[in-house]
Amino acid sequence: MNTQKLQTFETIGVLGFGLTGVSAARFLLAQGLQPIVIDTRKTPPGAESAPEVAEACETHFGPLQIEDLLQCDLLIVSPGIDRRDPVIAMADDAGVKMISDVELFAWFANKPMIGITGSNGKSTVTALCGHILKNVGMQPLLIGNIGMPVLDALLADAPEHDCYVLELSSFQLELVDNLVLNAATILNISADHLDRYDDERAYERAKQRIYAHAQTCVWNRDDSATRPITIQPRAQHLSFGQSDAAKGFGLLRQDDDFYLTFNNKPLLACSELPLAGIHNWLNIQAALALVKSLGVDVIEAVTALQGYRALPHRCEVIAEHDQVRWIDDSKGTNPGAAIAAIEGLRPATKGKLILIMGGDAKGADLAVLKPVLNTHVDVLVTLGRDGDKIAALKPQSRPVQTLNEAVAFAVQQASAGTVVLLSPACASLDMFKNYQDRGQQFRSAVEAWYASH
Ligand code: UMA
Ligand code: ADP
Repeated sequence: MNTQKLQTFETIGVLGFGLTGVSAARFLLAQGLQPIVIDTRKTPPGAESAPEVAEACETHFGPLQIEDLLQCDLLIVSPGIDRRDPVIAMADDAGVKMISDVELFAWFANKPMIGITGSNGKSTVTALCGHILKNVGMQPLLIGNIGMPVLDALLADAPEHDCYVLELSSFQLELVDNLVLNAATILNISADHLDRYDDERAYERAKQRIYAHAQTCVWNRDDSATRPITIQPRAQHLSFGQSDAAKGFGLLRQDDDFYLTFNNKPLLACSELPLAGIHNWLNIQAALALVKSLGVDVIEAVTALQGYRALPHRCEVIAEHDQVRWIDDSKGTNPGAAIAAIEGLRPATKGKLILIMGGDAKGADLAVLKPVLNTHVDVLVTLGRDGDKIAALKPQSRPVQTLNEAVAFAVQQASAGTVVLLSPACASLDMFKNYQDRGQQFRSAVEAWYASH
């Protein structure tokens, strides 16, 4: 499938003009097609970052008009757009075909590829796969939700890349039908993005689409929702999990030491792995399983893990003063992520665990946090739009207005051995530009406090 398939459509629209929309419009222009570009914002990001693309297309910016959508027989829908919007739903009912940029990519891409989805750990596993593949001499390109829109990979015309590692969000997968992956994984499923889905089942169904044409399905034995529901008859299965297993990746616990295992055979002590925490050891297992599908030997892959460093804002140690460690987990943007970070860090924390949490909960059920807040966390500081709801889950929590205030309060409470963790369980957009900005502001607040005291 390729250009010919595209040419069966008379008028192609690009809905959304952010990173995805710009790359889709650019890709279509490169195919000699002239898309209509539509965005609900008066001045979408692409109008400023790619004015030459906007100029080459017919553009409609501002509140959606049904006539604009109905002009198109194919719409490339950006992931940030909620298709339940009544105007978009009307166009859908009228038969306008809607696909994501990942589906369009699938029509053209012809290199081996692996795909990664899940509620948490996607970027970590994507980066781990990239690191292993590079260290064994391959030239992977990391694309998708991790940052580079998938169609940019085709435009980059980079023959040196011999495979793709795709991080895929549920929004991208919703509109994918023909993505053929050498291996695919759903790492885990916990409540997230419930502002975009009618219920958790709809979110899970979107994620399950990753397995549709996968040659190897890599799933998590500890999370039944990750198990493939419908797969290719000839697809292989490979699982990972916290237990040691006769078939697949696992963990073996001997006294206080954990070992990574494959088919019941110990591979390495987890203390020698480049990432801490059980959740990260599962991420490593998933990465080993995925690269195996590209022909990388398990032992070679384990060796190739060496030198991997945690991505910024994922349980990243940002400062240590007076035996107090400050950890930035700003990317913990849903309850499942924050719970994994707290449970992962508690065993190695000798003093108090002080937690800073809050932001925009995106409709998540915050009550799931209650047990871990009351068993593992000594001091809870909350902020942001849903901060008060979180504060209500634990007696004597401290609501604050700013990160500076949170840091000052945490310092007062801290003593030798304390860990102060920012793991918000919420999106950042109510107070910050994005999660990176939130993490950077946290680091600045910590540095500023110690510089002035
Ligand atoms: N928007 C409008 N009107 C429009 C179109 C978009 O208001 O007409 C808003 C959306 O509601 C959203 C924002 O603009 O708040 C961005 O949406 P977009 O679809 O234009 O996003 P892109 O810039 O194309 O970036 C997207 C992914 N963003 C989202 O899915 C929201 C990026 O993932 C991804 O890196 C990029 O494509 C390249 O593939 C970011 C993300 O936050 C990191 N992803 C979510 C997550 O990880 O939880 C899913
Ligand atoms: P994603 O790309 O899916 O958002 P990241 O790799 O960026 O995932 O990690 C985001 C956060 O999710 C981390 O900061 C950590 O708190 C949590 N996390 C990472 N891996 C896992 C996992 N396997 N299970 C649960 N939570 C995890």
